[in-house]
Order: sequence, then structure tokens, then C-alpha cells
Amino acid sequence: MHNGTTITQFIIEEQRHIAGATGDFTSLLNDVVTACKVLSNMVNHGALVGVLGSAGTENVQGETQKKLDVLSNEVFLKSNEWAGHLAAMASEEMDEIYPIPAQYPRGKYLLTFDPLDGSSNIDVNVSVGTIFSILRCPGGTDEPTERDFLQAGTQQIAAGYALYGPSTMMVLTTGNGVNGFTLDQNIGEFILTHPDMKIPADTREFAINASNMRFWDEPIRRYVQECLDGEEGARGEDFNMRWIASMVAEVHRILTRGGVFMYPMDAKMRASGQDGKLRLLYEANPMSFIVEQAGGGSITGTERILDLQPETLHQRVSVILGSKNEVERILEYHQQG
Ligand code: AHM
Ligand code: MG
Repeated sequence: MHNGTTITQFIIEEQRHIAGATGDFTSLLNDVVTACKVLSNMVNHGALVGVLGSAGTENVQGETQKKLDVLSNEVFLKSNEWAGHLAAMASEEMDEIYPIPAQYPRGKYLLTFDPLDGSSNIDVNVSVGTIFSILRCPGGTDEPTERDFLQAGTQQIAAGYALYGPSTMMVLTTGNGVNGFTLDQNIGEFILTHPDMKIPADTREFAINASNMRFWDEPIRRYVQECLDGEEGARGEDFNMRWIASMVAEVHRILTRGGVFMYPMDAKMRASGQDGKLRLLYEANPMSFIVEQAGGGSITGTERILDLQPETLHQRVSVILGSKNEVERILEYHQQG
């Protein structure tokens, strides 16, 4: 039996240190947590409840949506629209922003999310996750617009992810370190199990989709080649490689034992006018906030991701994140050209 701190208790205690806090934010986070519990249950039941497979539709990025992509988006909207904390939401699965419907009160926050990231893994029963970010709504709450969402990652109030793996976990930052909670299925509560998570500054493990190797820019080629050369090469040490194709699982591994995750811009994307694979507002920014709060680094190659000024809602970006010394090395390789 666990008698630890629940995530609600943790958030309330954190909020007590913030002068003038109204409890609004605590309550919003609670609704996000509830949505993730519902998703955990759905993902866990999989084929038993008929949620696997394609929905037969495409999202704004032209990707085929899975049934669970569509369902998880609905769950997130329904869980978070009613309570009066949000002005609007934006998701990977919706072309436009979702202003809170008129029958509910509107609040001062904005929520962005990828309800089910890594969804190519759903049908093969490999870990997937939810990523979310909370911003303040700068333009007032009456008529929220896309422009309100276009804030640099440094403006995030909170960011987190839920990982639906062998156990379901929630990892959260409110800008005061990173804490991890494990879902106790018996009592239906997330319990603090990983307080103050820190990414080791050094690592001997990297993650990249090597099928794109022929399109990589020189600095990425150099970095990966030096890792592959191992003990006999420039690094003088052997490296290990992992690729799960689920960013949440990848970032969680890095938070647990260090590592570098790369989905860099490449020649193929450049040729098709694409700015990267991952989306800035609901993938790269929240993950960069978490990684930096755990002592790691997160860059495009040449720039800190959290400093980027977003221009569109579904903007993509090159992502290199993880153990600080390796990320700094990759930055140097880019600066050397
Ligand atoms: P998604 O939001 O459509 O699931 O795409 C994002 C995912 C990341 O979780 C993962 O790192 C990457 O796409 C995997 O890409 P690839 O299929 O090229 O390996
Ligand atoms: Mg995604």
C-alpha cells in the first residue's frame, strides 16, 4: 500500500508558496490529470474496447488519424472545457484553436496538447503518451485568437506529459524543478515517486531515426559518426543507441538515465518546405521546459528552443534535447558549420 503524496496534494502545497494564487491553476491541473487517467484506461484496454486502428481521417498536418488520436482529443476537450479556467485550447488534432464554448465561463489560461503522441505505436502495443503546456491568455478572455497562443516557450506556466507504459506516469514542471508521479491503479491516484528529477550532464546514449541519415546536415552526421566510431574514434568511448518513435518515452528515458534525443531538420524536409518533424507549441516547447528544468539542454541545433517566437499554431521545429554536455557539443558542431 502506498501512503505517499498525491499529485493533487503536491500541486496544492506548491501553490501555497505563490502569493495571490487563487486555486484556479491547481484546479486546471487536476482536470488535465483526470483526462490523462481516462486516456490511460483507454490505451490500456486497447483492442478490448475497439479503440485500435485508423479513424479514416487526416489531421491538419496531413497525417492519418488513429481512432485513439480522435478519441483522446475529445477526452481532453471534454475534461477541460467546463470548469472556467481556460479561454481556449489548441491541439495537434485540430486545425483551429478551440475557444471555450459559450455555455461555460472562460478563464485566464490557455492549454495546448498532443493528446496521444507516438500514435504510430498504438497498434503494436508500445508506449505512447500525452504532452501538454499551459500559458496565460494575454489578449483577455472574451475573444481568444490564434495569436494569443504564439508565445515563446519561456512564457509557459506549466508543462507535463503522461506516459502510458508498463506503468502510467505523469511528469510535471511548474518552473520549480521536475517531479514524477506513478498512477496507482487501485486507488486511481498519481503518487509522487520521482521527486526532483535531474538529467545527468553526461551520457553515452543517443536516439535518432537513422533511416534519415542520408538527409542529415553535416553537424548531425559528425556527432552521430563520432558516437558510432566508439572507443577507436574521436570520443574514445562506446555509445549505445535507442529509438522508440515515441517522444514521451524517449524524454522519459533521458530524464531517468540521461541521453540525447534528436529529430533534426534535414535536406528532405528543407526540399518539401517543412521546418522539422515535431511541433513547437505542444511537443517541443513543453518537453524543452521539462528538460531544462531537470538540468538538461534543448536546442534546434543553433538556437535555444524556448526562446523561439512562434509564428503559427502548428509550426514545426528541429529538436535536439537531453544531457547538457552532449547538447552543448552538438551546438558547437553547428556553430563550427
Ligand atoms: P505524432 O505526434 O504524429 O505521433 O509524431 C511525433 C512522433 C514522436 O513521438 C516521435 O519522436 C516521432 O514522431 C517518430 O518519428 P518517426 O516515425 O519518423 O520515427
Ligand atoms: Mg505528436
